[in-house]
Amino acid sequence: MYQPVISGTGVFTPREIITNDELVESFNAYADRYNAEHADEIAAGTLAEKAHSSSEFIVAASGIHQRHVMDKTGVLDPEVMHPLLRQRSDEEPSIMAEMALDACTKALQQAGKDAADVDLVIVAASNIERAYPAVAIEVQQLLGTSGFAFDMNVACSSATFGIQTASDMIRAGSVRSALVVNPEICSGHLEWRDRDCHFIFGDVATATLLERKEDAKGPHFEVVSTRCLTQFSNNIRNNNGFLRRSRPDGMKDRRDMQFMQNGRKVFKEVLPIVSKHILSHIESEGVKPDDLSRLWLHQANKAMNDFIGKKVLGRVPEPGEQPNILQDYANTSSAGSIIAFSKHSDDIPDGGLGVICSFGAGYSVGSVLLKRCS
Ligand code: CO8
Repeated sequence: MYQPVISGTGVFTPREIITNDELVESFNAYADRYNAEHADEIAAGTLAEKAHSSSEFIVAASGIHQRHVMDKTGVLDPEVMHPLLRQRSDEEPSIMAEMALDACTKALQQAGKDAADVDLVIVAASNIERAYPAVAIEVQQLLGTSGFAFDMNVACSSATFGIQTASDMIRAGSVRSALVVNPEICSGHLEWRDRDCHFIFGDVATATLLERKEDAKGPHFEVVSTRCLTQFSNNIRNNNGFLRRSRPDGMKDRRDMQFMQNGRKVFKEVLPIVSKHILSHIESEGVKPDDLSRLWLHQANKAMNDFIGKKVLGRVPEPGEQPNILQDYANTSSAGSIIAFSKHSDDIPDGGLGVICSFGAGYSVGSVLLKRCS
């Protein structure tokens, strides 16, 4: 058995930013147009009027101030309301592979490793841009890694489930080193015309390099153990898929083809599952809440993270103990907890313990207990 460690992480941050004010201005312009176009039905009571969104609501309900996206022009155009991404030929790198490449290169640099040292690439994300060939295999070719590659999807928990998969393979000896990469183009499957969710998501890609402890060249985090949990729920759902054209309404753009959620129910149902999950995971390793230096939580909602931090630690977390990045990035699905880890882990002392924990659609929860080694 080999000891897996995380020796590098990388974050690709799209250049374009949409602030809450910009988002709200465009949404409200869209709502006004919609209401004017459907004035008769709204007056007759057969169609609901679209209410305005507000920056104050967004900050109070979620803690989000802005989000990065691959294209803001289309999203902010009241006549479009989705990203406009150019069609690429099959000979060009796909957009997810390009985002992944940037994040992977940064993770390799941090670890002082070459692509040739890696023999597994897992692309783990909430939505993969095509069915096949796997985006992971394209990343493998673009980077020049050896071995094999595959895609996987566990929605917001894709990164932690990917880390468990890679860690288990490293432990067993079937691979020496793995890149788990999370290119998330949430803007592509978010319904920007729905004020209940239009503020929630952003785009990003993160990469995590895992390898055998004996191969690590610098400071790293031992993967002490991982734990994954799933429990079926329809409260976060997307009904898009390859059977779309086979259905009676064919290619019609139905609302449920984009991100759908019952946010209140998710909030209430997921919170107790997550705090129980983290507490039982660390207890099984003989670790007490006070032994933890840091929680790197999934970045969906500030109030949710405040609650989980308090429940797990048994007190209000000290500043920095449970860092949030969602104010700058919004919810980036599987990448959120990895951004938090990547940006807020250098100061952990030798021997310090921390937990990365993701949660979301499925439901799915994944936790990774880490120990810092200088
Ligand atoms: N502006 C002004 N008012 C608004 C707005 C808005 N934009 N939106 C809603 N309101 C109104 C509502 O209509 C409601 O009015 P009323 O009381 O009159 O009915 C009122 O504000 C309160 O609305 P909510 O009850 O919906 O507000 P909440 O306080 O619950 O906040 C949240 C909404 C932020 C969505 C919150 O419920 C939440 O964060 N829940 C948890 C969600 C979560 O964690 N989901 C996980 C999703 S991520 C995931 O699993 C990955 C999926 C795959 C990625 C998909 C990428 C696209």
